[in-house]
Amino acid sequence: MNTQAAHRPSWAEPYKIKSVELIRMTTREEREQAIREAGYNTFLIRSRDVYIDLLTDSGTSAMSARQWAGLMMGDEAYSGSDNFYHLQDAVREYYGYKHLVPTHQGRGAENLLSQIMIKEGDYIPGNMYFTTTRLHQELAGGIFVDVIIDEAHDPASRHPFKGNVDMQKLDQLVQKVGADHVPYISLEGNVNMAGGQPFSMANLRELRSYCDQHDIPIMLDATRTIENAWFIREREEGYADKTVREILREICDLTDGCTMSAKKDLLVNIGGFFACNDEEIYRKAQNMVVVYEGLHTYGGLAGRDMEAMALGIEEAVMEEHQAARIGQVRYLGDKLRDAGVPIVNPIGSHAIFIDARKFLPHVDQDDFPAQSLAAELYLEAGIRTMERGNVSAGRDPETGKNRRPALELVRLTLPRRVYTQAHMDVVAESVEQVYLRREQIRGLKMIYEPEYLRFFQARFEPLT
Ligand code: P61
Repeated sequence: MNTQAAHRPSWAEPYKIKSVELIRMTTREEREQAIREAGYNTFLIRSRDVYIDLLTDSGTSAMSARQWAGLMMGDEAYSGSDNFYHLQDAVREYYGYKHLVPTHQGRGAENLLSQIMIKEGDYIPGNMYFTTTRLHQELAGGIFVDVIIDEAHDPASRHPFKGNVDMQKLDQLVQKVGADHVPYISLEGNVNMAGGQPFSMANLRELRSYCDQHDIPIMLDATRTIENAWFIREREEGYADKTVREILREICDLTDGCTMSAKKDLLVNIGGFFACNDEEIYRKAQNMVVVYEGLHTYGGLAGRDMEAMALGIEEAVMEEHQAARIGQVRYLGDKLRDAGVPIVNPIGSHAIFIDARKFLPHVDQDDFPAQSLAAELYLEAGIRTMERGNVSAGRDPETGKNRRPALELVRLTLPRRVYTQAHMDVVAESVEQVYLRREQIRGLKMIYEPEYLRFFQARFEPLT
């Protein structure tokens, strides 16, 4: 740990600002028009109409001067770009996987993994679903089964490792369908839909030994696994003196491969990869990537993007970076909690999740309380957030009904290295204002519903 940072009670950014992007403040009338035109879906608002954009931490982080300089080192050869080899070296060194196939972003890697490993009728256990991950599993003929611990579905539970796999749930599935029908277990670091909650190393070790007995590979969703490593260091016995870098490596060494959306942990605006140790799976991924993404040494990316990613890995494992990253998220979370706003506990690494069920108990889940609250936060102050509830969960393919998930949340996601503490104060004040008038907030009716990942493009109208 950086000694200066370690002995300070408060956190601060390990960088100074060289260049800024101006943002626009709008009037209430302008926002009313913008949200109406967006069909009350924050994904459909133009970003010029947003003041503080907490829609996502995906591809929205600020790159460092050295990453920008790295862009100029792009080797834009069609094949065998130098930047591919730099990235491959970095993935081998920090993540430890032998083989690398770049992809344009995370879902490109999920497509490769799902198509290669899943057969029609297979079951894929996972520590909670992620929207794109589950869709790719289903498109490959698989059925996702949630095996996360029950505490993950309870916003009030303070379990320190809500991302843990429930070994009993996993074993029940394997006993029922047979290990032959479980091509791999999908393990996500800092589980996004649960509120950015980590798994513990002890849980991963137990999972490894179970999977060894049953010959089931563990495929990691490494998107926010460096942030997961931070929590292991902070909360798990025996890890206080290890570095984030060492813990990351220990996690990866206990798994067989990964999909990665580099747009999060790795501080880039675009990029992803699939990585693994198995030669045969690698060959298949290398072959398939040319169908969907591009040649196996660029996978839909420019050379410069791979360079920025390689440099991003080095910056993402820096202790002082993670201290500031997680410190800022906590700063906002503590403020909201102090104001009595119901949020998911413990506070995760990438976002604060407001419990919309508790915030709007008078709105039925099929009237989309979280979607409605996200629209209200935009109206209040031009703050853009994301629904993570009944709209995101979609319909059950068997019953055709809304899934009505236990978690009905609004996500306030913090891009890395982008906003200041003063922005966080504005966000907290605005949420508090909406909380004070919560009883006047009504639900929404869905008037357009796309077939896949409906939350991105669905349109709504206010209920009268
Ligand atoms: C996000 F509303 N996340 O959190 P790609 N795994 C994990 C992710 O968080 C993830 C991907 C795979 C996004 C972007 C996004 O329902 C949504 O690079 C743990 O986005 O393809 C992405 O990586 C996919 C937002 C994705 C969504 C899907 O904001």
